[in-house]
Amino acid sequence: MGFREDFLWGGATAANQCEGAYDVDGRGLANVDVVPIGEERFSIIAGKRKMLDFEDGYFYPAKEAIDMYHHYKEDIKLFAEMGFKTYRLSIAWTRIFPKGDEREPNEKGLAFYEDLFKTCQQYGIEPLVTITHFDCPIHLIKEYGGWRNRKMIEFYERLVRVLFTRFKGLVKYWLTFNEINMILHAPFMGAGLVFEDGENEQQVKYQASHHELVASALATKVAHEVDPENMVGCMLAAGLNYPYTCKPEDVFLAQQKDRENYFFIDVQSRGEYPAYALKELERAGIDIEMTEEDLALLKNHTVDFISFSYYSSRVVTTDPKLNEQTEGNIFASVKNPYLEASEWGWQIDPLGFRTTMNALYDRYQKPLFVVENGLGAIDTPDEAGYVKDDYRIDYLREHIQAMKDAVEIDGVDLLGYTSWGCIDLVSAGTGEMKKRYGFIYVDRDNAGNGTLKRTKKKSFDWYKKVIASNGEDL
Ligand code: BGP
Repeated sequence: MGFREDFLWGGATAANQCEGAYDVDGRGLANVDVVPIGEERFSIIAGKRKMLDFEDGYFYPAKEAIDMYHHYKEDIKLFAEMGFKTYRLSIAWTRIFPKGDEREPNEKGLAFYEDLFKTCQQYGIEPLVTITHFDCPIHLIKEYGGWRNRKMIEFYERLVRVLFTRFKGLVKYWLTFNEINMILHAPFMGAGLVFEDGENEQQVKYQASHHELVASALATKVAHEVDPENMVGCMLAAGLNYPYTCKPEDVFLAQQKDRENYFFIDVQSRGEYPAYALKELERAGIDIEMTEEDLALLKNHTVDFISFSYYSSRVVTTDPKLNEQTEGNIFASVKNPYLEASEWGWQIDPLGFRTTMNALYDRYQKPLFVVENGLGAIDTPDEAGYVKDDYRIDYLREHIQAMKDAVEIDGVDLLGYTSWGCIDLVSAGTGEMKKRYGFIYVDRDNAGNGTLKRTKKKSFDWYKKVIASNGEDL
């Protein structure tokens, strides 16, 4: 039994976190480029501080990252050696449309991805492409205010038409927006939003969300028109909220918190705004401008599958005393006394992974795809440069086992699994290099020093064995 025979094993990256070459071959600047390491990082991510250019005195890790732009052939070869069936990557919007509102795409950007996809094809690796992974051209933020502006739907449509047409036959699996629900927590990354003083932030966030949801439905429509073989998925930052106690108020709060996330997928998968959201928006005095055409698009172009990231579960409480938050993270959570946590306080919960899969499958009855999961840790190479990352292997083993249980015991329909940051890359949350997820170590530090040499870690051979046995040998 176990995983389906064509189960898509692989790994995931995002353009700005690995490509580097931020100004090469005509690429324009994007929001994700200008988020530096440092104290301001979280306020920038939250849209509370305007930083729309590089500023002196800051270090911008995404500028060079691990320079995958010039190393992709070597990197994909290593992925193939592990036996990857799929590789999830994202397109840097500003390589295709450097400003975002041009009429004609940048041929050099298209040629780069075309060659990358052909390299995948050579090894029998199916690309899984995130159309936007937290990136929005800076020009669109300066000129239009990012996704708060309806015009963004048009620019996004232009982008996807180019991508679907040019890469027809090379790419079949597409994700419209990475972790679409992160717009509520990291609005600058999720939607290029920077708030004005005194502005009703919730109003802006939900209007921007609406634009993204419509753009996503439109992309699904166009993808199917261009090639009926195309499979389009939504992408949720998943992880259930546990009530801290069985006190009904805590249980109720956990349900409310889960709904904040489900809202996006409810629209993308069921095709309409759920009743609870309409009521909540009304109570909050949020009035979303939407047209009849928007509603028809949402209704008629729902996603083919549900993809999600899972790192940990979260805990909520109505007890103000317990509301201490885990540090350094975009998502807040009360500490769960039953769980261990990573060095960044992310609580490790493999059974919560299975519970999450069951909840998503019960709710949507569509195939699921795990497109991010993994352990961010500090790796220390030995004298020979080798990283014995048994902690990472343990984390992945337990999570893959949970996934197997969800498939075998619970009957969840699962298309594949791409572990996050299969090669070390820049962290989205902290901007650091020292938070590593990879099977492949990259010699580069937080200050941008290092040879960029790639070295296999212990987990490399372990994952190879997992894939070769289709998840039987963990
Ligand atoms: C998700 C993002 C990724 C990624 C991952 C790990 O939210 O989609 O881009 O980076 O989280 O987070 P971090 O890099 O902060 O450890």
